[in-house]
Amino acid sequence: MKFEKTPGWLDFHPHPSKPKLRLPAGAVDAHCHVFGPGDVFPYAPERKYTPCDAGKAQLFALRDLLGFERNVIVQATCHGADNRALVDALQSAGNKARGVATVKPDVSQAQLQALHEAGVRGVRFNFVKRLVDTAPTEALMSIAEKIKPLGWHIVIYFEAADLAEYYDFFTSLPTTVVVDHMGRPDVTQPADGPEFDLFVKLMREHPNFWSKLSCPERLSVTGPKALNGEQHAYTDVVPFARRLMQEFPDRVLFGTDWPHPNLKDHMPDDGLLVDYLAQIAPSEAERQQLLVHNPMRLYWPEEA
Ligand code: 0GY
Repeated sequence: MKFEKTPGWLDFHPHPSKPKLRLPAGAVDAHCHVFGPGDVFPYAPERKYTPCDAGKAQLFALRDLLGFERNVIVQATCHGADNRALVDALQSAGNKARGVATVKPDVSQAQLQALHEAGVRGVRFNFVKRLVDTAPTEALMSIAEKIKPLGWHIVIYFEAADLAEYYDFFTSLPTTVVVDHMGRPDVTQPADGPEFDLFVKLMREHPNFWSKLSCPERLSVTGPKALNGEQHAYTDVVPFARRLMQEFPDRVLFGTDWPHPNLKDHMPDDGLLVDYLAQIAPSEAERQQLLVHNPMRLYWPEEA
């Protein structure tokens, strides 16, 4: 089946640069996706956008170029709860990838077991209205109860403005909970202001919460900039990521978000995104924690 990409949607960077920063051995890109290809793994009828095809071979080539050793592939909303593209990528990657799936409340134990064997270790609940019609919280809680015995965690994606509304539901979830992209703060607000303080309170008072420090390219207003002849990308996002890195060093993850769905103005150079890590995790010890130790504990605990 042929799919037309959503108009205005940018393709991923055709020639990402080799990062200047050398990643630690065993580094994990803990948030990335595969899209299709649509003629093999059709996009879901209920999707809110149609992406460009971005398959597993391209993802694995990028992993090697950037210096990562492993990927955590997160089911994107354009595939709905059809996890075939994800499972196919996991099976091709062998032990070098784990997955986060999307499932419906009527998912069977046999289906969950099959996903587990393929390398899935979590489910994603999405609360971003432009991406999904969010399922009722009772339905999500029933999924949470089903996946808990497998030792899986829940990844949640929401906008900062919606955190207060969902706070009680989020904190009632019975598993480890990983928040995408720092809860999407408005980075024109101060990193020590009331909006981000609520997110920090969530992390501080609920030790089962983790955060991805990912997606500066999505959150940034200033974008990538050259300063004194050096690229200092996405500096306006740094104080937010830095605050979480310093206060919760053992509960943070990072991912590229390749192939960067829904970007219309600016497509990041993935090499620059890796170099951005030097700003949010300046020491080798911090990068070891963020990129190796933490994701290994969550996704490959048998090796950690
Ligand atoms: C991301 C961000 C986005 C999209 C999705 O599943 C998705 O479609 O997550 C977005 O548009 O902000 O993490 O990939």
